[in-house]
Parts: sequence; C-alpha cells; structure tokens
Amino acid sequence: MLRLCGFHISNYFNKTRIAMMEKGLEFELDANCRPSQAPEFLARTPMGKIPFLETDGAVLSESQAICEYLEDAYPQKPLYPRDPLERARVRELIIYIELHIELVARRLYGDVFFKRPVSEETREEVKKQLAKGVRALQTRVKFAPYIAGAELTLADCAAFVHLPLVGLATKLAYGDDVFAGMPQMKPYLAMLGERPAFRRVNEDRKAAQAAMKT
Ligand SMILES: N[C@@H](CCC(=O)N[C@@H](CS)C(=O)NCC(=O)O)C(=O)O
Repeated sequence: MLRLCGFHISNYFNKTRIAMMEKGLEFELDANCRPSQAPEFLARTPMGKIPFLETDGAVLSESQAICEYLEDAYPQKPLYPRDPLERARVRELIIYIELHIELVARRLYGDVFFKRPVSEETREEVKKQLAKGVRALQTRVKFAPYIAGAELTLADCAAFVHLPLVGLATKLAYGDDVFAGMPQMKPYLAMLGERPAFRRVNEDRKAAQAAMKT
C-alpha cells in the first residue's frame, strides 16, 4: 500500500499527489503531517521535510525521487515521454522550475506571506537569480498544449503547483509577476486546472488555506 504524507498547502506535496492521481494509483493520504525536526519525524524523513511516501515498509523522501520511483514502479500510465532526449527535457524543465525558480523565490515567502522581512540585499539577489531562471524556462517551454509538448508530463505537475506561487510572491515583493512576459502562462495553468486531479488538489489547497486564516 502507498501512503503519501504531508499537508495540503505544500506545493511539493501537491505536485506528488497530482502525479499519483494522474497515474491512476491507489493510495492513502496522511494530510496532517507537518515538517518537524523531532527525532521520531527525522527517522521517517531525514531532512524533516514533507512530502514523504510510505511504501511496503520503506519510507521515501524528496518529491522528485518519489515521483521517479513511482514512474519506475508503475509504468502503465507514464508521466515521462519514451524518447530519451524528451525525457531529459522534462527533467530539465523540472530543474529550472524547482531549483532555479521556486527555491530562489522561496527566500521571499517569509517576507511576503508571513511578515518576516528580508533584507534589501536578499530581495535584490533573489530578483537577479530569478530573472536567470525565468529566462532559462522561457527558452524551453512549449505550451503545445503542455509545458514540454503534446503529452502531459511530471513537468506540468511541477509547473502547476510552483509557478502561480512564485508569480504571487514576486507580485507582492516587487509589484510585478515574473511571468508577466509569458502571456501563454495563464491560459496554460487554467487548462491544467480543468483536469480532475489538478482541480481536486487545488481545491484542497484553497480549503486548507482558508481554514488556516480562521
Ligand atoms: N526538495 C523537497 C522540498 C520539500 C519542501 O521544501 N517541503 C516544505 C513544505 S512545502 C517543507 O517541508 N519545509 C520544512 C523545512 O524546510 O524544514 C522536495 O522536493 O520534496
């Protein structure tokens, strides 16, 4: 039995959950798992982060490792193309999105979402690095209609959860959404949002966020 652990507000948990739903996997959800540095939690997920996956007595952390494991273990409904270069392109897109965009923008989240101000130096540094990540992404996106081309891939699951969050954070921090120069982005995200798995995960995220505010 597969059990995905995390919480509905986490973009990395949501990426993994969408991928599992799109692959048609049966799984349980523990959506009450918060990140922690408590020793008993670290025994399950060594960085204390979520998501993590429990599978047949083993525990696997890191959303990308989890998704690639599921891709290997359950290849019936693939989220990667067959062609090796196209597969690498999907991974390349995910690295741009997660390492060079989301992880960079994450340094702003405390400031813009939780009123924990960052220095002007950090804001400027993030802006510079983000511009590079977005420029790289721009060279690779296809929107035809999916981000890597004609097939839905794991890169769409990543794009759907990370890019709107980054767009919002940059709008709040700088007054401009970093994706403002990519007019295809909005209709593309809206198109993904029509798919049942994406819609369901997005609804659960919104409900969890609303519950947090009350
Ligand atoms: N590289 C990790 C990132 C996961 C991550 O950053 N999760 C956040 C929640 S969205 C978390 O657990 N943060 C707590 C922490 O960093 O200690 C993955 O892909 O799973």
